[in-house]
Amino acid sequence: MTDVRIKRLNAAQEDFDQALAQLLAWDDSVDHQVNDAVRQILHAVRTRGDAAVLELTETFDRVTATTVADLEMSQERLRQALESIPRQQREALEQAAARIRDYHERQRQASWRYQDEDGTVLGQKVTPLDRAGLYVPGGKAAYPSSVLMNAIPAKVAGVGEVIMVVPTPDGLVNDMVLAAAAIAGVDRVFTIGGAQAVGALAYGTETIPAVDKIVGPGNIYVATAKREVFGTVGIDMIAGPSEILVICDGHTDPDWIAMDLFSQAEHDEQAQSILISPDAVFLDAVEASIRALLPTMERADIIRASLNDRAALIQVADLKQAAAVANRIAPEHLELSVEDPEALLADIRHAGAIFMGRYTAEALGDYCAGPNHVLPTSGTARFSSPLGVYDFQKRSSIIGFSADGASRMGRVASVLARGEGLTAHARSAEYRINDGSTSQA
Ligand code: HSO
Ligand code: ZN
Repeated sequence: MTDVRIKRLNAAQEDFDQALAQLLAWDDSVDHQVNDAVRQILHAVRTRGDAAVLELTETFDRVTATTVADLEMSQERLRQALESIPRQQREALEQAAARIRDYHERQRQASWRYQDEDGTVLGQKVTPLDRAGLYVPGGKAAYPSSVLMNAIPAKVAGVGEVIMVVPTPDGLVNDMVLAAAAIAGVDRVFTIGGAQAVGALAYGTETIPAVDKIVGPGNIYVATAKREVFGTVGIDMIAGPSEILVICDGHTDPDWIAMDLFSQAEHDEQAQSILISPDAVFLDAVEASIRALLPTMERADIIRASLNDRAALIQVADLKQAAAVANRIAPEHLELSVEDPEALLADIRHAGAIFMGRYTAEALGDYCAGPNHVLPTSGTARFSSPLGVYDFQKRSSIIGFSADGASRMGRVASVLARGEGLTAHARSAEYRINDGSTSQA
């Protein structure tokens, strides 16, 4: 068992920019072998439907079934799962779901329209997707909280049908995952996984209906399959490993900060935990806490690997500089563990979710605060947002000209169309110009 050794950086050091870039460097190069395997699987599902799904499920999950219908879990089975889990777990799931629903209801976008003086109506009509597919990983990476975080926004958006897929390797079913599906109101559940499940959702099979968008996390095969079917269906995002960045003024209990860093490090060896503080003595104290607490952790090996490989303690001159560094990192999760988080928030521009003040542990956001825990990773918070109701809604433009409006704008369209050499466009607009005559080409 090797010891934990965390990188130290100082924003004052000459090569800080380089050191930071190196810390954040993330290899997301495509693996051609995985790519080829996924393409083959997708092709099989696309061309042979249910038969391919059955074969691949037998090969990868060692689950044998005669028909894909046998791999569907009934609503009755979901209710049974809900009844079977400990009451405490059920209540926690229900409380979390209620808060997630409440938060997401505020995200629902409404249609809108306005009228020009000449009576022309313009607007935007918002429509939920007909069908969404939700991928849930199997085995140890199966998170019931992620079922709630993905399915509830879809239901709040008004998606017609939410179809969940979850592999059950060796037939192992996770009742808490099924219970979460029951609470979230998932419409149908198929116990299939991997690239074959993504293919089934994207193309549809005899038994599994094709969806319009696929969301949810998965391993490299699932991520590659999602990339591959994008265009046929929508996808949410390709999430990288979890990240946490804590900015601390040096006055929070170092044990709290150490545990917050662990909370993301325990997700996987490639997770990234970073602490920024203007107080060098505090960085030492947190490092001491890390050493003391690590041996007490169930997932110590994963945490140690993650910290050794990707963590850093960064010293800065002041909180202003801390915010500047945070903006360059654009982390998935940002804790502002400081006396006046509101003042610091003003300087924050890029982060998936921002946790305000010493009491706001990121873990609360992962489960039950209300906002979504599906967040942009690997610096993509520069241009993208948490998963939300808006990801399950789409917009159509509404255009309705009055006779006067058509006449007025017909002249503008005509000039532009003739400029582009598109005579049919021009004449189509000109027919509607109200000058008492029919226009000529
Ligand atoms: N922190 C993870 C979500 C999660 N944590 C699920 C616990 N369970 C990604 O943001
Ligand atoms: Zn987490």
